[in-house]
Amino acid sequence: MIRTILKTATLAAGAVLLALPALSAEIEIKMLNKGSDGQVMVFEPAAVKAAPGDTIKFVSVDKGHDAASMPGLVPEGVEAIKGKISQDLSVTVDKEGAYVFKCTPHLGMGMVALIVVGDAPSNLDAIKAAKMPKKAKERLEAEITKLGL
Ligand SMILES: [Cu+2]
Repeated sequence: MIRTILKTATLAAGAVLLALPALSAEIEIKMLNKGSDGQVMVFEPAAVKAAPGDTIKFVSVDKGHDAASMPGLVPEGVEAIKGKISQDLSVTVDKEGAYVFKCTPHLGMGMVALIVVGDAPSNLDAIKAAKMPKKAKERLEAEITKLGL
């Protein structure tokens, strides 16, 4: 009898652990033709802070956008990531550092997003020094400042 109760208690404890919500978060970034500040072709929010293991979900609110990592502008060892036009894309960020994503059709219009995982991204200087269209660079610099980096 006691053994059965103990077994039941153990099973119950296990079930509780399984039922706990995951500690990692899902953070949404919308792909929009027009942002809430009136700017056209934007990721919103254009900059987010995340923890290792969090998932960034790029949401295709308006059609015609994609999300793709920019070569050399992700932490070392992270493989290239590219979503499809007009489709959501979920990216789990495991490595600390800064990740820059572009919308392929609208990079020239400044459609970039910055994801910072951890508090001190070691590749931020490379991102600041990277060559990209003027509008994209301006927005990226503004977002870096906004995050206080
Ligand atoms: Cu776009």
